[in-house]
Amino acid sequence: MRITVLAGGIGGSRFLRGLQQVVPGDGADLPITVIGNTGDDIWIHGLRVCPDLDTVMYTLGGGISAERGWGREDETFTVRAELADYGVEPTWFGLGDRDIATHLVRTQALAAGYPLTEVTAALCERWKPGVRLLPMSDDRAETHVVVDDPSGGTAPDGTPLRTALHFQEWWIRYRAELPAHEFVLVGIDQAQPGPDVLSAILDTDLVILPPSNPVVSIGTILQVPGVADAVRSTTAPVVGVSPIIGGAPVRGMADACLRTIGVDTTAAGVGAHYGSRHQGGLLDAWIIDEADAADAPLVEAAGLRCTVAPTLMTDVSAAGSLARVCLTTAGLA
Ligand code: FO1
Repeated sequence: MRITVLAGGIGGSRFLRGLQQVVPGDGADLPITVIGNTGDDIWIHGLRVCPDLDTVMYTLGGGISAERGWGREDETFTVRAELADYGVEPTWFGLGDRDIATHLVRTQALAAGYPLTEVTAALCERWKPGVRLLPMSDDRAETHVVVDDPSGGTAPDGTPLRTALHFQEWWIRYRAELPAHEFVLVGIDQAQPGPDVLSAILDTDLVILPPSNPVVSIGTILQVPGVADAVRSTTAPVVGVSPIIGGAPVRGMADACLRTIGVDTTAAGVGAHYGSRHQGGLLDAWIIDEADAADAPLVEAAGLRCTVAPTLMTDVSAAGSLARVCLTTAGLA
């Protein structure tokens, strides 16, 4: 059985740990392909950092910081402190000493001309995440967030000036508390899907949209030219998992992102946003939490088969149960 998962960072990685319980690879054959979000990627002190790719790689490879959900366990931030003492910006980004080794290897390989897909595969030779991890694109496409100027600048008529922040600055430095007027994926018009991305969606037994951020993680991957059309046209069933439980995101700031694009922060709202494949959308089925069971008729009215099940991934076993629900919903278990 082959399964393709479009994944962001922390939520997607937690889901994948559960899916691996249900569909274990045997080392040589990797049944799970992950299409990873690279819209969060950023140049920091001359190093190329790929947060969502690294979160999947570290989480499934056993190196993730369980406390933070990102970056390495047993991490120190000595280099970060030294850079701050030199007065070098940005100081708001948590650049870990162990994590720097990953960025150094990646940056050198990219500088030598290797595409991100090959560089990611090389990094995974160390971490052995047990999945095929494909960047959504080898081309640079970064999420920027349009906000009112944080320094309060105004135009002559008194209206606030607007500025675009890199997603990481909005997310980390400002905790997504600056109202986002718009998300702009800079460079996406010139970007191509990674070499195996479309075939991983078209030639598989199941496509899953896990409970990652539907705007800046899954939504970003779907903006890569050809990806959304591949999801609409694949012969495989497409099953999504609501990232909203009881009208709120489990973690992160998906509600701030959904507000920006005018989507209700509800299980039904996000399901309708992805849409039914019978009506030109992306999904065959939408899995929502028991806390949102009242939304089921709305989900069905949007043309989606609706499964109500526990979706809170409190541990690997809970994530495994959720993954199993995805397979049964798709008729594969
Ligand atoms: N998230 C934070 O909230 N604070 C940080 O300082 C931070 C640093 C960081 C460094 C490397 C990395 O791979 C991820 C990091 N993250 C940090 C998480 C990151 O901002 C998010 O995981 C994604 O970009 C959103 O999914």
